This record gives sequence, structure tokens and C-alpha cells, in this order.
Amino acid sequence: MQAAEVWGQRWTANDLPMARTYMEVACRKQSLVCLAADRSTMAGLNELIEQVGPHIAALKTHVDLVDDWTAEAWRAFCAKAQAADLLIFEDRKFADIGGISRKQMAGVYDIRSWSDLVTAHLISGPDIVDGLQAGWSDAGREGGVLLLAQMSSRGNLLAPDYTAQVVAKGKAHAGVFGFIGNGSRPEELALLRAAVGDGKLIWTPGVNLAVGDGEMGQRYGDPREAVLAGSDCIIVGSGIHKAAKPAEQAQAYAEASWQALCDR
Ligand code: 5BU
Repeated sequence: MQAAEVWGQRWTANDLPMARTYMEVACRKQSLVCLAADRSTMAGLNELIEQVGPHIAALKTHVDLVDDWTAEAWRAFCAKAQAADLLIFEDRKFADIGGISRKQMAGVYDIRSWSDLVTAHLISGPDIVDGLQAGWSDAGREGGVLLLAQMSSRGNLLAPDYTAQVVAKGKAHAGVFGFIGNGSRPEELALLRAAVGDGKLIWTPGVNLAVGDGEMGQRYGDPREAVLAGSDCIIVGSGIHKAAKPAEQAQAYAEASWQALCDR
């Protein structure tokens, strides 16, 4: 099926190349799943891509939690992700002033050279988006920023008026790919979607087929509910990487998310 047909208004209103790329990958894979690959060894990470690559559209990393990280092993891992037709998303949650964020895109991990997407808080002001974009352009690459408009964890401080300001500033910025919304609360997500409109994507962590409370204040909502409430990508971690059969679980999340998109 053509991406324009499946995504409808979201496709028409969203002309950022990276957003279109994501929507096309999701159609090829028939999956709105971003795997949160929170494993702490390179072997565990590589194994995950081999097992679930065909069922997911993007791969979310926390590059700084890998125990045996080396630049060479990471390069090979990213090449494997690209070969599996996955966008690579470093969930770094940048929060500093623009100039420092630009430098943090380089450094030991050199995030600018392999990431397609990164997360950022807008707490320090809108220049952080320019800083991150400058980081990618320093490396001759393009990428998109996902701004944290909501979070999935209980007791977080991203109150509705803060969310509204993040959305107002983010909507107007070409370097913003979209927003992080709370996948565990469809009603909050629906409000976020109403504020965002169709012009930016919303990606949602806090999603699990087993709805309820997770570890250390994490909360989970249902994948189908999240997509129907306006999520364009469900971010799933332990629901897949801690499952006895990760491939089967990834397929279940892919089917639930794709069916919900078609119904939407
Ligand atoms: P889980 O195992 O499905 O709970 O993993 C969730 C992932 O999403 C994990 O990598 C978190 O860092 C990430 N996350 C989140 O859980 N909640 C948020 O609000 C944001 C990111 Br932003």
C-alpha cells in the first residue's frame, strides 16, 4: 500500500524528509514499532536486530548504557540496523544550551554520525534544536529532533502548560521531527494530538500489551489505544527484548499497531 494512502492527512501535512522516510519504512514493514533496544552488551544488541529486524521500523538506543561499547562494534551494529531498513534513534534526552548540545552530538559517541533522530527537552529554550541540527550538519548529515512534550513515567514534571509551550515552539521549527507523547494515557495523548495537528509526528513510549505499572514508576498503555489516540509510532522495550520469544512478540506489536493505523 502507498504511504500517502495509509497515512492520509499525516502524510500530506508532514513534508519533512525524515518524517516521510519513517512513514515509508512503516509501510514497507507494516509496523509502527520502534524497538527500545535496552540491552547492555553488543552481542545482545546484535542478536536483537537479527531476531526482530523484519518486524520493526526503527531502533531506539541508549548508547551510554552498553558495557562493552567500542566505536568499531557500534559502527557494525549501525550498519546492521541500516541493512535491516531501520531508522536509528538515540534517546539521549539532550537538555543543555544550543552550543553545548552541538558539541555533545560529537564527543566519544559521535551521535551525529550515526543517528537519524534524537530526543531533547526544550527546558533550556528553542536554540537546542538549532544546536542539534548544527551537530548533524557538522557531520554532513541530516536528522530530526523529537521534543519531549509528555513522559510516560509517574510523577513527571511535564505539566499541561509546559506541554502546550513545547508544542507551540516545536510546531514552528523545521528541525523538529515530532514530539514524544505518553503512550500510557490515551486521553492525554488525544489532547496532545489535538494541539499538534497533523504537521508533526508523535512517538510514544510506555506501551506494552500487558497494561499497568512497570518497573520504577514506568506506566504502560495498550498499543492499539495509543495509535487510535494519535500516536504514529509505539516505542516498545522490555515487552520485546525481555520476552522469551522476541520475534513473536515484535510481530504481535507490529500487527496491533498496523491494524490500528489502518482502522484510524
Ligand atoms: P520499556 O522497557 O518499554 O519500559 O522501555 C521504554 C523505553 O522508552 C526506555 O528506553 C526509556 O528510556 C524510554 N522512555 C520512556 O520509557 N518514557 C519516556 O517518557 C521517554 C523515554 Br521520553
